[in-house]
Amino acid sequence: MTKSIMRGALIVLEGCDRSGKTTQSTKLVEALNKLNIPAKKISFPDRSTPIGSIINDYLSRKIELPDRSVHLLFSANRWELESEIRKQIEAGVTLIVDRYSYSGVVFTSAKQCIDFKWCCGPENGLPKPDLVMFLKLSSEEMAKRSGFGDERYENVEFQNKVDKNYDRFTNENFIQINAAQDISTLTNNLLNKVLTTIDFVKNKELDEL
Ligand code: T5A
Ligand code: NA
Repeated sequence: MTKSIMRGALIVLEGCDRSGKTTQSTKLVEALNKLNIPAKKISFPDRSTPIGSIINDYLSRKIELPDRSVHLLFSANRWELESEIRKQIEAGVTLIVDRYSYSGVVFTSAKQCIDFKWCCGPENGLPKPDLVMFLKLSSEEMAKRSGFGDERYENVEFQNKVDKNYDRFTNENFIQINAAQDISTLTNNLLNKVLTTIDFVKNKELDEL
C-alpha cells in the first residue's frame, strides 16, 4: 500500500562551537518553507525541558555533575523528543536538527577516560538521521569568529579534541562541509544536499541508531 503522505527527512547539522550550525539551521528552514516544503528546526540540547534545564545549569557552571551522569542527561534530553521527532517526520515535516547524538559522543569522549563505545550506548534506538552535515572549521578560522563565551567546553584545546573525535564518524550519511564560506553560499550548498535527501528518502523507512 502506498502512503498518501511522503515522510519528511531527518537532517542534522554538527560541528565544533561557532561553526555556524544555528545560523545555517535557521536559514535552511526559512529556505525550505519558501519553497513550500514543510520544515522545522530542533536544537540539542533543548534547554526548555526539565532535563534541559539541568543541562543548562551544568553548561553555565551553576552546578557540577559527574561526566557519565551528564552524558546520560544529554542523551535523555534527545529521548524526551524522540516520539515528537517520529511524529513530525511521519507527518511529512523535514526536521533540521542543530546537534544530535554525534555531539553527545564527541564531547563526552573528549574528556579523559571515557570510552567512545560506552558513549554511543544510550543513543541506540533513536531515529537515525538521513543526512549529517558536519560543518568543518579550522582552528585559525574559528579564532576569527566572535570570542568564546563562559560556558563549559568553550576553549580551543577542548574544541580541538572534539574536532578530532568527529573524524571517527565515517559513513555515507555523514558528510564534511567547509564551514569557512560566506553565510549565503554555505546555505545554498547545504540546501542542495537537503533537497536531494528529501527526495531520496521520501519512500524509505526511517532507520534507528
Ligand atoms: N553538547 C551538546 C554536549 O556536550 N553533548 C550533547 O549531547 C550536545 C547536544 C552547547 C554545548 O553542549 C555540548 C556542545 C556545546 O559545547 P549549543 O547550545 O549548540 O551546545 O552551543 P554552541 O554549539 O556553542 O553554539 P554556538 O552558537 O557557539 O555555535 P554555532 O551554532 O555553530 O554557531 P552560530 O551559528 O551561532 O555562529 C557563531 C558565530 O559565527 C558567526 C555568527 O554570526 C556568530 O557570531 N557566523 C559566521 N561568520 C562568518 N562566516 C560564516 N559563514 C558564519 N556563520 C556564522
Ligand atoms: Na548553537
